[in-house]
Amino acid sequence: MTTLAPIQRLRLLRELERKVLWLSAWTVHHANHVRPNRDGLKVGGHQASCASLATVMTALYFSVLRPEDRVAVKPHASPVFHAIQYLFGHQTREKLERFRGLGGAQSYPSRTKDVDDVDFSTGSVGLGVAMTLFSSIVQDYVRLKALGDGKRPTGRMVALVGDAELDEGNIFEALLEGWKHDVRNLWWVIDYNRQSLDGVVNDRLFGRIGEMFELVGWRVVTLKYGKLLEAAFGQPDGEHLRQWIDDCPNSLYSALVYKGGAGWREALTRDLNQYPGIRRILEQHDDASLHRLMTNLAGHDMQAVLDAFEGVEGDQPTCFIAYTIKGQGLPFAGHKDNHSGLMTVDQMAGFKKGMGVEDGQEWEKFAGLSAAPAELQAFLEAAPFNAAGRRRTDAPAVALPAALPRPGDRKSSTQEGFGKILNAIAAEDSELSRRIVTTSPDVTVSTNLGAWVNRRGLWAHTEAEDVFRELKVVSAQLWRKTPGGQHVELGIAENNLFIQLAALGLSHQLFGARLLPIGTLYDPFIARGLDALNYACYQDARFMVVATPSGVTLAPEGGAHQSIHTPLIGIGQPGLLSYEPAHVDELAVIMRHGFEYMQQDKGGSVYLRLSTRSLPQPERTLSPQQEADIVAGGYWYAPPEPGADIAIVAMGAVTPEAIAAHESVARDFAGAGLAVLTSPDRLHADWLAALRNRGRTTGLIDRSPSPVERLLAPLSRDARLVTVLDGHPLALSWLGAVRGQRTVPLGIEAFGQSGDIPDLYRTYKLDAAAIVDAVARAIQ
Ligand SMILES: Cc1ncc(C[n+]2csc(CCOP(=O)(O)OP(=O)(O)O)c2C)c(N)n1
Ligand SMILES: [Mg+2]
Repeated sequence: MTTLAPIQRLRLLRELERKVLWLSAWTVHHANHVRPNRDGLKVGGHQASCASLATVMTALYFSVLRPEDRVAVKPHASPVFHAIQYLFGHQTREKLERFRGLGGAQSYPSRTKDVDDVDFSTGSVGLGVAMTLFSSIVQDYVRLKALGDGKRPTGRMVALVGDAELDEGNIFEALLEGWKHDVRNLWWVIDYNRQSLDGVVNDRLFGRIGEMFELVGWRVVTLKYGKLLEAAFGQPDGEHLRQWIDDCPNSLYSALVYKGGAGWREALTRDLNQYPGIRRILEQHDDASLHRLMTNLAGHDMQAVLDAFEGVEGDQPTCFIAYTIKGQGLPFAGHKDNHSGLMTVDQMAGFKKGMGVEDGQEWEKFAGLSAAPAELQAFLEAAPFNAAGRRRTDAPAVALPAALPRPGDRKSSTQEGFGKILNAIAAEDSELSRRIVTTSPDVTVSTNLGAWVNRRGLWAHTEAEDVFRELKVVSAQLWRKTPGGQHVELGIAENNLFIQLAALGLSHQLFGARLLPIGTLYDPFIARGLDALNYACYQDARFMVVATPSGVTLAPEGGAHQSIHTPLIGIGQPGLLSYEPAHVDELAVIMRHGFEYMQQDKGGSVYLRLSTRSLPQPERTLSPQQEADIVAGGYWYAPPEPGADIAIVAMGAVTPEAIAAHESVARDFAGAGLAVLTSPDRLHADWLAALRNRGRTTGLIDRSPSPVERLLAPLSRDARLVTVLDGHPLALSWLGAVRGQRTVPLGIEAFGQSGDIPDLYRTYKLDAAAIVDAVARAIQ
């Protein structure tokens, strides 16, 4: 690789900055004004938000970033990202032409839908930012244990952050967690354009932002004034100009940016005319150059940006506050309403002319630039960012044993069984036990991860003994921290849990090391981190969420802790396969399947909804067919006689009530069946897939029944179903649609409350009497 003289590099980067600005604006314009519109919907895009990051992203991608770095791009700067990848040759013109259209470049960078090597998906503001922090923890986790190939240098996890994004609380939750874990190699570049979606951001907030970062051990680098303004400040009375800008409220500055040279002149004359030096500056500049001077913020000054990035050394997390202008270089720069604003056709024509782009040359990579194409091409090809080829890594799957250990207790809850299965795995020296990593938001002990953590230890950069143990204070928990530890203990922020799981669950693709992450939390608090969970699944991260306890079965803890609609989340969430086993042998089968599914190309993440209710365990050895049925979503606990007219279908902790009800019903209806479902999610998805297959008008039509159809097949055509779970009844009521059978669904629709199980099951109609009663209603 030839090294360019700094001045040459600066010249080429400035040229490319123009091109990036142009291409991002044109991509959005093309989608809205050139491409035919079939439905009358505004296509949208964010030309102003792109413009404010054009300089920073040009500097980063074409010069500063290295192959091992990973970047989360502010969602609405997606066109800038795609433009850069287009210049690199990683993105096609066709996909840019189809920006925001089917098969085109995505509105917001997407790991799964874009083809140009997106490191982290973004879209829901704040989450991508935190993702870089938790990825940095994963990078260290993998490095300190030498789980990767050992050849990968340590990269910087970079987030390009909108200033209003900092209103999202999850960012601060992450910051505290990062501080606790001594997070390293993290760069957050704040695009401080002082604007959000609706308007101008609050001045008071930003006065404190730098201090907040410093408080948690970050270095703060402020890129405030560009080289032109710095030079002006050095002139006589220049200090007054600096003071004036420093004191200028965000809204006034933005408005003046929009008004341009005449506006600046009027304001400066009004406020600073008494200083001869200022009068001279005003005389020396015409309106256009005065505007250029007054908007010469460091975030748009290529040299200042390079100096800032290249001036930091070491791995201390660093926050760059880059002063920028929303819409810099575009007609609506600074206007408070520009967030979703699009250039009009006339404005675009003027902008295009200014960029030196001829009609028909809009997609030409170097049109309108003064540097020679060959020189620019050579510069792009030499960019360190691409030195190692494709960014996405892969890692072989972890070999699994034929079966996981099955605790043989006569009575057990699924939560207890989970703890015992993990404890038994922890006792083994196996590939599986090495690759599992657990994490929990301060509910490690109460979700039964304690035994696993006792054996495998907490993870930390440096060793720390358990003080209680050293002082010989008796405790069941050994809380020893080492770089070899396999549990990442988090504070009580469920957003952090899910983003940590997202990062751990992408380790094979980000850092070349396969991990099998397991996160535990209380089932109701999935809702607290739901957007982060969705975000993790959207990126196709692979992990196992174990949510326990769940439902009103949690009894005395009361309504605030009793989850109701989580089974519907399990069914509705793409990328997440959910199970709710009743028995521990089922759980062992499901966990093994989960570890396998988490590693399959077409697999996904897994959600286990468990309970603290201790149930009698069936004395049985599961046959291969029973195991397959458990994985497929359900089986007959008491098979119906062929043609039976009644079946009870139960899931999870209420299974004993269903068993009791079934015994009573079977006295009147010989041959009535009792099915135990483990996954309405799996059954429902496979049923719909089978229906879709049959609907095809061409090609092979697959008529083989889906698992739920097979399950229900022994019943008579108009058999009645009673379904019951400790959760929203909708999770199972759809079963009636499979064969058009009348169904009475039982479950929880209202908030729970404190009580014991008999009282609550009676109150919420989950007890055996309620099930028998439902059967009576079903046959009416
Ligand atoms: C969680 C979430 N809420 C709301 C939005 C809608 N939204 C998109 S961008 C934006 C404002 C962003 O302002 P800022 O971060 O300062 O970015 P800028 O465009 O100014 O660079 C909002 C509210 C979103 N994408 N995600
Ligand atoms: Mg902003």
